[in-house]
Amino acid sequence: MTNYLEAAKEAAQAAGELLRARFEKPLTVNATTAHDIKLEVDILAQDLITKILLGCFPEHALYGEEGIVGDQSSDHQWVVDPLDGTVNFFYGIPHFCVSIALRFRGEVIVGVIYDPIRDELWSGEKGQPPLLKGRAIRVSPRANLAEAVVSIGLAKTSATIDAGLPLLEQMVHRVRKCRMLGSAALDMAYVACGRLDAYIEQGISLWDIAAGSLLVEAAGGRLEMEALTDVPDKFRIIASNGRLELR
Ligand code: LIP
Repeated sequence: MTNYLEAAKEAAQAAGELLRARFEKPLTVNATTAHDIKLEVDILAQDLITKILLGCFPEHALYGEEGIVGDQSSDHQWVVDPLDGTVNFFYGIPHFCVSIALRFRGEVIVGVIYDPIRDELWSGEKGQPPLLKGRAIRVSPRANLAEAVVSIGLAKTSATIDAGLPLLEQMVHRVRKCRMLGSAALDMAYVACGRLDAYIEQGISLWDIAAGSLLVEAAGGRLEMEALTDVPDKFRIIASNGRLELR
């Protein structure tokens, strides 16, 4: 295990503890939109992660939902979502996580996702089997779409909702169940360990999906990810067990 993975796990668990301590407590709301909420605790968690990671690797850069630190053209770039599932967190829904990835020259080489409520840590490193609580994981073997459970996200704007609804409408008739769980990173972690058979979303950010992208592929799954042309730094993603015909 490299120091990178060790540092990512330490940072994810420290931020997870901070979130757990503030869950279901009074929160400072920094901003709201029709389909999103920005909390002060997101910033506190990212500051803690930044202190730990850049404390270990001062020459690295960090690209996070709550801001960027350092030279983003550096070979090593941490991609961080300090609280994925912010709206769930605000409403007291215990389904959220910390997501941390390390990119080396643009390629994800380390991924960690931590759910502090269930105390579940997913970890992966390029070329190594991905782990959940230290045990190897694999995607589900399900190949029949009619038996699949698929999570679909509609992101945060009317445009992404309008873009995603037709997919939801057709998919809900083709699969056993569709779910909308509110955390892209946990959706990808669930695909990587076979709890979900696929996750689909349009208009998602790199920090929501970077760590999960390594976990899903290392667990034998398939990733279809493309940058949106009309919105900068946003992606369309299909993460699946690699056996389902989703198109
Ligand atoms: C959330 C994603 C989720 C998406 C939400 C939001 P956040 O991230 O995890 O998949 O549907 O709109 O983007 O804002 O909680 O980090």
